[in-house]
Amino acid sequence: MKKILKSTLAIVAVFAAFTSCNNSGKSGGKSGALSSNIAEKVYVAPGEHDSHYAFISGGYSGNLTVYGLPSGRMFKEIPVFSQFPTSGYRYSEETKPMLNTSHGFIPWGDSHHPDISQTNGEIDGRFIFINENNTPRIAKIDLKTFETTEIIEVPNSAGNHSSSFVTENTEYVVAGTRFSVPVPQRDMPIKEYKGNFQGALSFISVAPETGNMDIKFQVLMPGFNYDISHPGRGKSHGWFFFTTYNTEEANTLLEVNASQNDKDFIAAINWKKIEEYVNNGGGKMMPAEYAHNVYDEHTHTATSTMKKEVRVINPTEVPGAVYFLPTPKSPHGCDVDPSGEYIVGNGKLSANLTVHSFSKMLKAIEGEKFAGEAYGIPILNFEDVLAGSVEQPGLGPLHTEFDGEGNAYTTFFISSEVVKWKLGTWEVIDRKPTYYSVGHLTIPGGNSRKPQGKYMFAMNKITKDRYLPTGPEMEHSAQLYDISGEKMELLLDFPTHGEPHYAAAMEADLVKERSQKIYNLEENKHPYAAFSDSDAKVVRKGNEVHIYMTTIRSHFTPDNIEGIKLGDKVFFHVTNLEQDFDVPHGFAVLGQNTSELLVMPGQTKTSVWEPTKVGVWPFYCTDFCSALHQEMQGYIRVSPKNSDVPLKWSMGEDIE
Ligand code: K7E
Ligand code: CUA
Repeated sequence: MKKILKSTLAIVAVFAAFTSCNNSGKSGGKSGALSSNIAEKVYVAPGEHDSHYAFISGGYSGNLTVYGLPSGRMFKEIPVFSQFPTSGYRYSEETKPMLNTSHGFIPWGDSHHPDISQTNGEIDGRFIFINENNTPRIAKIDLKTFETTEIIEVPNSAGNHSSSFVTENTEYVVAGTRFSVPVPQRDMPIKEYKGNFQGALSFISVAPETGNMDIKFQVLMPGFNYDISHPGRGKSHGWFFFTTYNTEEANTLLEVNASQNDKDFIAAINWKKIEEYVNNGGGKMMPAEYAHNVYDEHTHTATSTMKKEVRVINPTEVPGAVYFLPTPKSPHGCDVDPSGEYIVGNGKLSANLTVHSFSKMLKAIEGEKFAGEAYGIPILNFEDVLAGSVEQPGLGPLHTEFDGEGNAYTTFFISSEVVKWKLGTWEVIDRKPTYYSVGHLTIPGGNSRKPQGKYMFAMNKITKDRYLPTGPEMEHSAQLYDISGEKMELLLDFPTHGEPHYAAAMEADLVKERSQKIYNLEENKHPYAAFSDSDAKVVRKGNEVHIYMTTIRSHFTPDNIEGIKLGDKVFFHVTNLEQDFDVPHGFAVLGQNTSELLVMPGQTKTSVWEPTKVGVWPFYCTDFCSALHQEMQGYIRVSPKNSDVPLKWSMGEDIE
């Protein structure tokens, strides 16, 4: 309580400093974000580029947003798990299969933890992965095109939260269940949870060349909640660590019932050992149903395949592969330092921050010194694996990142601050308030062997008075700090979109160099593509009408179409013939019950329209593409069902 008071006072004090400086117009000296040399640190002159990309999860928006650092400017929202009318994502026929699941078409998701692919423990900027909690899925975004190109559903999982973190060479992207459930799902009494429900930890392999994902195996763990995970690296490469809570296995009023045990666990999984077991035919195939959706860059079309089985492993089958490390009080974050030696368990209800030692863990395993077991999984002694603890650093620790200089930075939700401390000595070096109630924080390259220092940003849950009010709902706020010195320095507030949980960030160069500018028209393999105005045509197949349409500044071909009848299903297959960077064309027709399309240069996209009324209906380009954008329009005539108006189309002439 005292602590809360103290930090509240600190916040008030800082506030007072801000306001007084603001009011007097004097340079207050140490007045943080208001002094001009700090403004220079985040200023990116018009036309110049930011030095870092930040990919910030959209939480309940289901998407991923792209920001520049240090400016805090948002560049793009990449649709991942949610339909997105701004680009026609999951409204166009080609992209609909991406949101297919074993539960049918799902238009929304809750995305938390983006993580960038790695090679040799360093960020390589090829792909970014992100999890969907609600209907468990993992998505892959290609950082060449900034498009979601693959989504795999995760069976036997629920509240897919300890996901989607990658191993040192992107061998696996890992997805862990938050909620334990009956495996396989079945009709059973909820109160029989304990001892019957299970938690699946999934290891999804990523093919080195193509990046194709496949579930290699699932480890079926006891019915705890698996909260966050991180890969081992360097010396601990080959292991994966998961925090757990609710080791009480309560199924009701968890805020009380899941806070009983003095210690929960960090589960340490030797995935190399299990991989070897699986490669030798270990584990068993179990019936399951899960969708695997893949977007093809050449046909510009996604396909969805329903998979029928998954390989599952019981941890007791592979002795020496799974251990529990006792960790105080419902740990949330599970963070591994760049050397791979320290594993930080952020106990939400614990006064101290617990750090485990990987080498001590190995030694304890070797000595076979166990405190007991849970469901056949050995529990190590807390004292045997403890590297040290940071004494009373703050209240409500959630997540930790590292700067690669031997320092760690932990967020504290309740005391609303970021605390910098030293690995090895466990002493607190600095603390800075956040505005307000911080969740995750990110250092570029933070989840790798080589963090890229300089900046850290905190993502806050509560915004309140930081910006002009926008009604009861305020966008969440992020805060950027300079961490190049001994003390952290607050540089900037910037609004984020949805609810950011984690973010992945990196130096801009790798991604920037590889970013694609157009789709090559010659490589377009879409079955309904038209490669020039003379390819444009309209084909009737029963009551389906396929319009092969082209766009180029500033007309559609065809732009006059007749002979459509009520009851027809009209497919506008729009090919954008442009081969210039950043010249999309849009398409929309009156009365359409789907979104517009936004078609990139060289791409073909399809919009479906089932007219419900007789008349002559206009269509137009929705993206301001040239001085004559407003002229980029056309008409389509819809006649009664039994009419004999012949099918005709044209451009630049009157329809005869
Ligand atoms: Cu702490 Cu979902 Cu990573 Cu939110 S989670 S903060
Ligand atoms: Cu094409 Cu506007």
